[in-house]
Amino acid sequence: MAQRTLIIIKPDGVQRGLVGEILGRFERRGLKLVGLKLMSVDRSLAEVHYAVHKERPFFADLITFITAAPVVCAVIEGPEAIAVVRNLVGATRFTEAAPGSIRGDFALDLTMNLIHASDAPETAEQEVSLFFAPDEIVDYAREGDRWVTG
Ligand code: 3AN
Repeated sequence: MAQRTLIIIKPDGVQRGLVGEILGRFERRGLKLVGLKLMSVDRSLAEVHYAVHKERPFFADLITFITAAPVVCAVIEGPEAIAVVRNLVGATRFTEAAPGSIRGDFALDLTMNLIHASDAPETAEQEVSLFFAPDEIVDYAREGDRWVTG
């Protein structure tokens, strides 16, 4: 089933010059970018995005980190895109992130773990609409996709 999911390349990914590397992995897998932007996340947006962690001891650090420097947000589309993207991202803890995953190849910290990716259909829908206006998402076909997804 075709799905859309949100990814955020966090400030560490942008500062380390890993935007192309990370987006390239999604493209090479065959996934399609349907929304893309560089932006700053302000405190109120960060607090809504991380509301689920509000009571956790690391909440303040999370907000400070995500608002510290620009991020790159993308809406990614493809078959089972939510699970496929989560697998490409790797486990939250860098000690558990498999080699070959984004975190397994580049991350050595729990807060600075390079990328956020939606974890379920409900959160994906919420997060896409939190970061992208409807007219910032572009519906288009790619000629090569019939050789990837049939
Ligand atoms: P993921 O980013 O893999 O979906 P979440 O949603 O559980 O992980 O957590 C969001 C972010 O909060 C993580 N990417 C990480 O930066 C931070 N985080 C999660 N658990 C902890 C923790 N125990 N201590 C510090 N930071 C944490």
